[in-house]
Amino acid sequence: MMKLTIVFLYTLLCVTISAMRIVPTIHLSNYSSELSTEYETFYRPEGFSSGHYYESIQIIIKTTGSYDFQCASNMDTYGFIYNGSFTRLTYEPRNFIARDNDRGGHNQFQFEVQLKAGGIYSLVVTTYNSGATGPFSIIASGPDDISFVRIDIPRAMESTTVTTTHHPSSSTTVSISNMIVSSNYMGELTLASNKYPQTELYYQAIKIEVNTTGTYDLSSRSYIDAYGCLYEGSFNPSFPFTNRLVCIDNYMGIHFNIRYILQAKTSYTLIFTTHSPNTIGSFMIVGTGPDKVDFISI
Ligand SMILES: [Ca+2]
Ligand SMILES: [Ca+2]
Repeated sequence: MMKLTIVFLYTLLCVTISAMRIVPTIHLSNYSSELSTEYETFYRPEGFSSGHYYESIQIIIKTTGSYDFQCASNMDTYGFIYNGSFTRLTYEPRNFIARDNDRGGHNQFQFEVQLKAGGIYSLVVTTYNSGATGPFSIIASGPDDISFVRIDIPRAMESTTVTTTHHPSSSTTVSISNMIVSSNYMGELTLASNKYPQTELYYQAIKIEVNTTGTYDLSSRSYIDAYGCLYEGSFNPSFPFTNRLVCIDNYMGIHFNIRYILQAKTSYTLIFTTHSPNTIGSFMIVGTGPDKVDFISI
């Protein structure tokens, strides 16, 4: 009887141990930091202005699996997971793995992502509103511990901002310190706007010129589903394929981003139109590159 009890207890122990092996243990990892005015700012994804402080943190995973990231802060935080080392100057929209604003409740971002052991990923913490600073904590859970390593981004030196108005609805912000120049154009599609022939697609044509040859981004911001096309020289709505360089529908949500090498002293035409017919509304085009972008409404 005694022997039987021992065998039974031993069997029970083995079953318990094997069951424990099957159920993965959840590992919690924490990271705390603080966004301050010492940090670099950027134009965050889905944002409507520049000037968001951000912190880029490399996350190192030893075990492939599903990981959950939850932010805690008094700030209204916005976060994303990026494939590779993230910095403002090198970001590629196709490298976003996940991004969120408020899923975690109380204005906090939260997402669950599949990450591979040995992969290089960045967690980027920023805020919904520009100019916000304050402490935050990240709580990550998953099948293994995560190491967080802050990516050191040299802070932009004293940045001088020059705002010049050279069109009633456009302005240029020049950041001298890092030589990335951001120019804005405000526009609006109305019932009086031009339409493509035989369609109900409204569009606005904007002439674009730069003084310095280089790679520029022309990025839209709007609540309407935008569609953008870049032409070299002029645009004729009756011949929309003539002179056309590139058209982009979606790059992040409903916005387009056209990245193109613009030649100095060359005229381009940017067409802002919409994904669907009968759509009107205001919009903004942000041009970023090595020099200002001149937007001239035509
Ligand atoms: Ca938020
Ligand atoms: Ca779109």
